[in-house]
Amino acid sequence: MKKIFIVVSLFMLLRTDFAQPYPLIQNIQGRKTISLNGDWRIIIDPYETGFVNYRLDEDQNGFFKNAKPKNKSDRIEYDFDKSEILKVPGDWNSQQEKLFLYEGTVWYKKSFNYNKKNNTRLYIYFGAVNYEAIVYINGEKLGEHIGGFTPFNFEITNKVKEGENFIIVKVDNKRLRNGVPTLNTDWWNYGGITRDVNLIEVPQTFTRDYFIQLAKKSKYVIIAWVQLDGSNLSQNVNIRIPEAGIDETVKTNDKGYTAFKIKSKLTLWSPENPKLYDVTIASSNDTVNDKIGFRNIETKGTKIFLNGKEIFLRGICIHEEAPIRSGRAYSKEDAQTLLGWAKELGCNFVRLAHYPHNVNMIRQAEEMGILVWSEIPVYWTILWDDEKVFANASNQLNENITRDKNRAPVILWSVGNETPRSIPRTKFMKKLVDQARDMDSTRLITAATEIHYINSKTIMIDDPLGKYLDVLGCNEYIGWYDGLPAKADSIIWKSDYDKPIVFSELGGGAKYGLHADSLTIWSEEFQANFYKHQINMIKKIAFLQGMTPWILMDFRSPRRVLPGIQDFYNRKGLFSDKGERKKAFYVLQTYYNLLK
Ligand code: GCB
Repeated sequence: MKKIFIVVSLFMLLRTDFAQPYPLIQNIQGRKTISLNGDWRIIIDPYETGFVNYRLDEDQNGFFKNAKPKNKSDRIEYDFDKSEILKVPGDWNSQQEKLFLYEGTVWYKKSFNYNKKNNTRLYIYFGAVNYEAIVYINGEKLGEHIGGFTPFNFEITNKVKEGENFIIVKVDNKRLRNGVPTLNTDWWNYGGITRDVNLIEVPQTFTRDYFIQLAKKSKYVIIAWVQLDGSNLSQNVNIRIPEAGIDETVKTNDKGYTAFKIKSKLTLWSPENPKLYDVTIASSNDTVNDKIGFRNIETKGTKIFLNGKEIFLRGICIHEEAPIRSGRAYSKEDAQTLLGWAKELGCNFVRLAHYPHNVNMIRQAEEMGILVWSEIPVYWTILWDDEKVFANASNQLNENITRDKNRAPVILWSVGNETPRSIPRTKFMKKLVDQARDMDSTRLITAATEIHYINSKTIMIDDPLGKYLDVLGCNEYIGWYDGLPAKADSIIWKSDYDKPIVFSELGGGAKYGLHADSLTIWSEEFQANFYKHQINMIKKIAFLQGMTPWILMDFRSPRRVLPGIQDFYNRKGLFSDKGERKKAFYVLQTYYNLLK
């Protein structure tokens, strides 16, 4: 734990100009919340007129003041109440044609009524805002958050007024060279308040965070800690899991923290039986309810074991792209559709690429029994030598693990994708690996690495980062970016590591409905043939412990401009963006059914 605090405080030191979001509240699904979803007024502000004056100094009377003319001569050059409306949650790109390619600032405003209550603290919690959010309440700045895919919250107990209040958020999705991700990605830079916004009511002293998981190699020892927040920090906390006969009372120290172990006989969570237990964490005035699944995951040599049983990960990669309607996915229904398709394909595993997905995806995977690879957007060519960039990546990892550390399906924390080999890159990523291990001793750590030929037919897995990982992800495009599909038949795979390898990507593009012979690129037949050759090769690789081909569904990408074929879509999906199955879907499905 100690090291985590060092990382977080380093992050705070590097950015002292704004109030930081308050430490994250765990499991908001198990709390008393008031939704601020729905219609928000917006002002599109490409020149940031509402933020800086004509000398580029921050304007103390920016749009966040929500000013109104005081008399008929008063000049106020904006008006939220007459402005357009966007839905929250939701990206702006898919809601308004003029915002389709927009990258810049949009101001969001929401009014709400609140009746103040005694002994109650109030927080505002954002599921995610892409990419930078500056949050104001009643004209006063609350703070800032950077990173488009993780939650953050601010306490507003002393800022909220009786009756009407207004929240204004300056959302900026400009891509930055020193951002995480950086300028170049292969996905759409959807801007906006893309996930739920909630007010959370908690008592004066409450259970802010907790960790309740099965110890790494055990089937019956639960390791746990609880962190209270408030003025009455040292008190009894009761943990109940009635179905497992657990009823434990522990005492927190003067910092509100306690760590403990519980022994019990449990039915373990698995894809075949995604068993969840009702868990209650009660301190004197606060009760949080959760549903937790218990399972363990470990490696021995090149094998992966779930609950002590060897498992091959039959997976698929998924972007957080909405099925059928397009845009960012956010809802339970989106998650049910995407994960339902993965199940039909025969998957027991998904790689949620390339950033933390919304909580509905994780909760649905938990209920449906689908294992999850969870990733942060340390993607391609991050600035490895910049301390602020590291602090940003580290904070995103911190928020991701904090949110999902009690979720059974998550078995792998990935610290990045296809990062080019170099000493500074390996140093940067090793620090992330260490951080993930410090925060969570129960899961495996991975990253998607690139392949490397040692002669024309032999690929050697020897990325130096592999030394620090438990499982090596490996992205390979033999037969797509690298020769024709039949090339895969003669490739020999070698690994320097006695560790499990997962093919974290392999894939080729096809436009749904385009039929031709198997050597005609973009045809469904080409893609199906690509998968046949990949499967031939995969069957021969003894150390391969899983695969997540690229990708479940076609997704929007500004890099993909070929007219009539791509039209701003990466076409490597087994489903089209409208949910139509391509031929390759059935090729992979047949293989996965054989492996079951
Ligand atoms: C990759 C990347 C992924 C791309 C994919 C592609 O290696 O990790 O983000 O979308 O290739 O389609 O080229």
